[in-house]
Amino acid sequence: MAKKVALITGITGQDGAYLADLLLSKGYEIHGIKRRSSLFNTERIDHLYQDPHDENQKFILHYGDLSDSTNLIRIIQQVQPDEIYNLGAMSHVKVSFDTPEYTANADGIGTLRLLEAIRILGLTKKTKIYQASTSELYGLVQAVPQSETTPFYPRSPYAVAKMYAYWITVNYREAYGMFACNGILFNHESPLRGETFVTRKITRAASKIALGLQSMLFLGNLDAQRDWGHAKDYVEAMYLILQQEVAEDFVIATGVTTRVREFVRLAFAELGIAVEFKGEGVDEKGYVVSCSNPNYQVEIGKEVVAVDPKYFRPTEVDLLIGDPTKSKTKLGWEPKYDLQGLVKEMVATDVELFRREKLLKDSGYQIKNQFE
Ligand code: NDP
Ligand code: GDR
Repeated sequence: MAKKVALITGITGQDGAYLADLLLSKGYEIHGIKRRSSLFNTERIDHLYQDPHDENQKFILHYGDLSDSTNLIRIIQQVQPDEIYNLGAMSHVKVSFDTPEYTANADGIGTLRLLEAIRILGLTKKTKIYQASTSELYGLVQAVPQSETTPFYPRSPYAVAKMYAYWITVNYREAYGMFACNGILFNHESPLRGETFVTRKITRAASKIALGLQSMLFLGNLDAQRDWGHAKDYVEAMYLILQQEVAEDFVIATGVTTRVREFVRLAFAELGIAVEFKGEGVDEKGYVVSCSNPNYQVEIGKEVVAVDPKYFRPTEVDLLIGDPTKSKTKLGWEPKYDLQGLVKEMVATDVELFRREKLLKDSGYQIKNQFE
C-alpha cells in the first residue's frame, strides 16, 4: 500500500506533537506548518527532527501561517496530502478577549483558507480534512452532558471564531462532497500542555511550591468544571475520525467533569501535600493541612492558593461534560487515561523539571522569571 501523506497545521503545539508521533508510528509521511518565530519554537517536536538531506525524510516542516492563503495553497499543492489535520489556532480563551480580530482571522477564516485551497487545487476527492473543533462551542450551558446534537452558545471570541470554522467545515462537506469532519474535543491536557492553561499552571506551581521555588499560586475561577482527558488519547480519535467510511462530526470526551479547585487538590496530593480551601469568592484560599513527603518542607497552615480576579473572563463557561457515546460506538474510541493518571504524569514531569532548576539555583545560577 502507498504511504499516506498528512499535513498538520499547529504541529509545534501540544496536539500537533502527539499526533505527529502517532502518524509517524503508522508509517505516514508528515508535513507540518510552523510559524516563523524569533526564537526556536519546536521544543515539543525536536525529537522527531530528520536530516533534510536524507532521501527518506518522513518528517518535513514548512514555514507558514493560517492567515496567509497563498502560503497555504502553495504548501498543499506541493505536499498533495491525503489528510489535513487543522490544529493551528490562537487557542487561549482568555487571550482571545485581548486579540479578538486576530483570533477570528486565524481560527475562523484560517479554516476557510484551507478548505478553499483544497477546492482551488482540485483535491476535494483526494484530501480529507479534520477540523479541531471544541467543547467551548457549547459555552453557556443549554443541556448536559453535551453531545453532537446539543445547541451551541459560544462565550468568547475564540469560541465564536471556532463556531465559524465548525460550520464552514460542515458546509464544504455538504456543498462539495468533501471528506471534512469536526472533532468536538473537550479539554485535553498532558505534560506538553501550554504553561498558561489551568492544569499545567497548577502542576507547575504545585511542583515549585513543594520544592520551595515558589510561594503562591494565583488562579481565577475555582468553580469552573471541565471534562479533562489526556491529549495522547485524543489524537487517536482525530486519526480514527478520518479513517471512517463516511465523513461525520464527533464529540471526544471522558464523560467525567471536575472543578478547578479539585484539580488543585489532586495535583498537591500527588506530591503528598494535602490542601484545603476556606473562604468564598475572591477571598477563597487554599492552605496546606499536611505533608507526608519529607523531601518537601512545606509549612503546615501556610496559604498556597489564592484568587486573583485578573484571571476571570468577561464571560465564562461554567460547566463542560461531554457525552462520548457516538465516538465509543462508531469509532470504537476509548480513553486509556483517567484524571488520576493524567495528574500523576503531569506532576511527575513538572517536579522533575523543577528539581533540575532547583539544583541549578542551589549551585548559584540565576533562575529566570516567567510571565504567566
Ligand atoms: P496549542 O496552543 O498547544 O497549539 C496551537 C498551535 O497552533 C501551535 O503550533 C501554534 O504555533 C499554532 N498556531 C497559532 N496561530 C497560528 C497561525 N496563525 N498560523 C499557523 N499556526 C498557528 O493548542 P493545542 O495543541 O492544545 O490544540 C490544538 C487545536 O485544538 C487548537 O486548534 C485548539 O484550539 C483546539 N482544541 C484544543 C483543545 C485542548 O483542550 N487542548 C480542546 C479542543 C480544541 P506556535 O507554536 O508558533 O504558537
Ligand atoms: P479552557 O482552558 O478555557 O477551557 O480552554 P483553560 O485551562 O485556560 O481554563 C479552564 C478553566 O479554568 C479556569 N481558570 C483558569 N484558567 C487559566 N488559564 N488560568 C487561570 O489562572 C485560571 N483559573 C481558573 C478558566 O476560567 C476556565 O474556566 C481550553 C483550550 O485548550 C481551548 O483551546 C480548548 O478549545 C478548550 O480547552 C476545550
